[in-house]
Amino acid sequence: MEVQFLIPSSNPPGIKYNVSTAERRFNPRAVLDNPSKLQPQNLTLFPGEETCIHIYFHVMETTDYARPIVFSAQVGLQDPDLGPVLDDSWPTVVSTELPFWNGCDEDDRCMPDLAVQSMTDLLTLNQFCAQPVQSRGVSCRHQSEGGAEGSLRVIEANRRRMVVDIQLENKGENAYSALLNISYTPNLRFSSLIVKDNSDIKVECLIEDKLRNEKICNVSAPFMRAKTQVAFRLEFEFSRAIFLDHIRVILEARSDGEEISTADNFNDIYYSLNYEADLLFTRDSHPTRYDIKSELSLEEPGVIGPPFNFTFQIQNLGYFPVNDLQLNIEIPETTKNGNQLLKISYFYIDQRDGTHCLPPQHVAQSRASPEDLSRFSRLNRSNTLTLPIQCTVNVASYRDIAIRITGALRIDTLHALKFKILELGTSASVELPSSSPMFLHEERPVRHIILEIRKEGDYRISNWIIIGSTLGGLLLLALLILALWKLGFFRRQKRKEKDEQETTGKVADER
Ligand SMILES: [Ca+2]
Repeated sequence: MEVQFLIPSSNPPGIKYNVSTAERRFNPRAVLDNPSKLQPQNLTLFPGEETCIHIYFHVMETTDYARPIVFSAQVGLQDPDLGPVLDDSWPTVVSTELPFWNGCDEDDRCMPDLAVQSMTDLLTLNQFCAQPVQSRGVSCRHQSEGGAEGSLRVIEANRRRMVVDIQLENKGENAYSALLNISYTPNLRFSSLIVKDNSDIKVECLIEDKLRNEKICNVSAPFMRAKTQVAFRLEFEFSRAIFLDHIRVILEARSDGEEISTADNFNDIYYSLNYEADLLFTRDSHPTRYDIKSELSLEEPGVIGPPFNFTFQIQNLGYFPVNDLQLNIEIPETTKNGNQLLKISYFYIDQRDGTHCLPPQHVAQSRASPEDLSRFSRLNRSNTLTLPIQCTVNVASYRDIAIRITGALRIDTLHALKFKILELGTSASVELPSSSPMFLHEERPVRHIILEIRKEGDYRISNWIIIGSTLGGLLLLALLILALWKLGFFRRQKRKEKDEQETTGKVADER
């Protein structure tokens, strides 16, 4: 910078001046090489002579290229009370601006052209079903019928996160204050942003209000250079608290410049989601076998019959809640002829997270009339009147729900029925409605509880058979031994032994 002084007067005045940059900021963009020049300097000017002073400075690395750096020089008399005075009409402050070149040809306006491309790592149904374990699942069997999968994506049972790979390119001129605005559905939580390929372009996201599902990220501040590109990866975590049947991520790139084309500045990622449920459906029963006496009079008086305890348990091993699971239990309560086989005394389900049931409605009237069931090995829904229990079950992630049913067998009925061994089969099944965003690996898993009932009286008959068979076997063995003896089997054996003894005797004599 050069500051010139010129004075037309005849008497040399003593003047003072100082030079400054008008930078009111913590990190000034221009710094004078000799900071003492910032203090007022004295100077004597001689008429008709030009005095030039060079002031050197450096421009620092900055984020603000938009506004020019302003320098100003201020002059005044060293001693205004003595000697000549300055003409009032002369300026005492002179300013000059140093603008930055915006790098965009010769004009002031830059014409950037930002473009965003993105891709997620969520699987299409085809990709999901191509995995060897899943290919047997029910959703994959239906897949061939479905066809168009479009915006549908499958969330595997073990998935917690989703990544979006983004390519941001500036196809035009320098893009000043380039930003990427990221907004997303509340079932996603922003986890990280990582720039790939050791790019020197920085992408920095501002800390936003956590309640707003939005991030604003500066791209290569202060400007993204012409014809450059950057690839980076966004990572989102799925929220456990907010469960939605879709995700949406909107990406928007913009800058201070006027875009050549804005169509490619947006990416609207929208997918409807199909979640793979991870359920463990188990059952337990105690006891599992009953022996009843041969006569009703031998049973313990005053009790309905031996008790039973059924437990069905549904565990959600997955990260997401499973809602609207339809649980259907069928207990074989009454025979076709109206004989009540069992009586339920207690039914319990954990009624949390909105789980509810239609409890068992007992309607059967026991008749305890003679009935021949010997042709059935198992009684179940196909050959009895069952007592249905229907529940809508919601299981939060990593939680379980248990259904307990207790009661007693009707001992009077069992004595009236004709059978040797009878199996009572209770079944429980779960399935998800077709409208559910979740699917089970097996469409309708069923669990059975079998109670085996044996009549003691029938054993007595089978014991006689065992004794008879044993006696028959022994008789057969005796006859066989007699036949062998008659045929001389044992005598030949004796003669052989005798011969052997004679031979050894001879050998001993020869010695
Ligand atoms: Ca564009």
